[in-house]
Amino acid sequence: MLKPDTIRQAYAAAAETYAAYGIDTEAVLEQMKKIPISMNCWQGDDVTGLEEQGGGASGGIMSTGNHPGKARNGEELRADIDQAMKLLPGKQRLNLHASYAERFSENVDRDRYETRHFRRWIDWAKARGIALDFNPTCFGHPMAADNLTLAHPDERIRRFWIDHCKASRRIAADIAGELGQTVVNNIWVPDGMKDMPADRTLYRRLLRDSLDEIFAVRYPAELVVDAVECKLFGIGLESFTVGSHEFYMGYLAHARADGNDSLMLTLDMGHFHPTETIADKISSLLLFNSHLLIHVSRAVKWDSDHVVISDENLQDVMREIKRAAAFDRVYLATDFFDGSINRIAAWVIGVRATQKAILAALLEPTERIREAEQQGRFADRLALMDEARTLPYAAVWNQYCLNEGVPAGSDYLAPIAQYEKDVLSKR
Ligand code: RNT
Ligand code: ZN
Repeated sequence: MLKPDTIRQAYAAAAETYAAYGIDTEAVLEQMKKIPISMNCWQGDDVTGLEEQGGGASGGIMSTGNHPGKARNGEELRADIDQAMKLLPGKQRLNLHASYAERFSENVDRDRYETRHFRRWIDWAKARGIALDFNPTCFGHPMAADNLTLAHPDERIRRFWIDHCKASRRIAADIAGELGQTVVNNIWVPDGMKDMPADRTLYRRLLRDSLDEIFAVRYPAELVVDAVECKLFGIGLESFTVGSHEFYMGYLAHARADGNDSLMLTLDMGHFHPTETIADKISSLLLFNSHLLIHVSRAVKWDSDHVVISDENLQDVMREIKRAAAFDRVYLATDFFDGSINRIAAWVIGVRATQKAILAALLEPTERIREAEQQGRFADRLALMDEARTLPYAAVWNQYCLNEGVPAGSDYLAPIAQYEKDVLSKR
């Protein structure tokens, strides 16, 4: 256990070091509290969902591993989320998928879901003062068996998914109204093909038309902010993804021309070529869009959705947001699912890693580095950038945890082990 006194002493020394670089650590700690992370509910049960039939991951995404104690119903999942959130500093949001509807044997399918099917989630969120985000679930369902949903040439199937996405937006608006907080509604569809299509245009036209219909109803941006998530490929969908990066960039321009100003792009960190990272894309997108959603994920050799750690990729992303002074324009949502380790630990590791990367970015002496660049002192720029990587941000992080009343360092592992013993092992 890290002793509070040790944390305070280390922080005092770190604050002095940062001050020498012109960084006010107290101001940074204040800023940290205002940057929420939308935590993905689907880490808790390997993307299974709460519908009695169907559910599960499909459409090229996959959770592997069989660690015991996975949540089997809404009550268990919410209890696990509570446990994870107790170990996180700052304020989180919860990101829900439509497949987490609780229908309780009612015979209603996704195209007719209503707000009442999420009543328990809304009440849970209200009681805790937590905001929710939402996602239509266009996978893990018999109607998605062809890996085509909004771009399906069969009008009946396409209609089902259009209606599902419309229902999701209505539900998102209701939730926002009830909780008094904007809901981000993110659409990702798996649509694509394993092998080369003969008519790419057909599917892209269908996706465009489906989206036009879905977004025809305009909700005030205080209630619903819609997002569309691009992707390169999925397992079993290697040759073609309808909703590619170019597709959605084009779609955003098209939507904008149509007066839809609040639609934003989702950049998932695992949705590009293996060596292509998203950090460089942020400044371009923010120049032409008011907002952006980032799915914080970790791809290991493919879009594997490993639990996030504060690695170089993540630090690069956060540094770019910091340098653009854009933490108020970028929504951050975790997107990982690993069933091979304690799932609560997975949440806590991933969200804390995201926050640590944000903190490190906020503590970067950006002004000094920029000054060196503007004066053409490129060696100084490089030296300062490298120095920034090893400045004592862990000491500031531990102080943040102490201030927030959550375990510092890796001290969150003990309560997780206790919960595993008391709760998870009995499932
Ligand atoms: C899939 C996308 C999508 C999903 C979640 C479950 O590749 O990243 O965001 O992971 O919606
Ligand atoms: Zn994603």
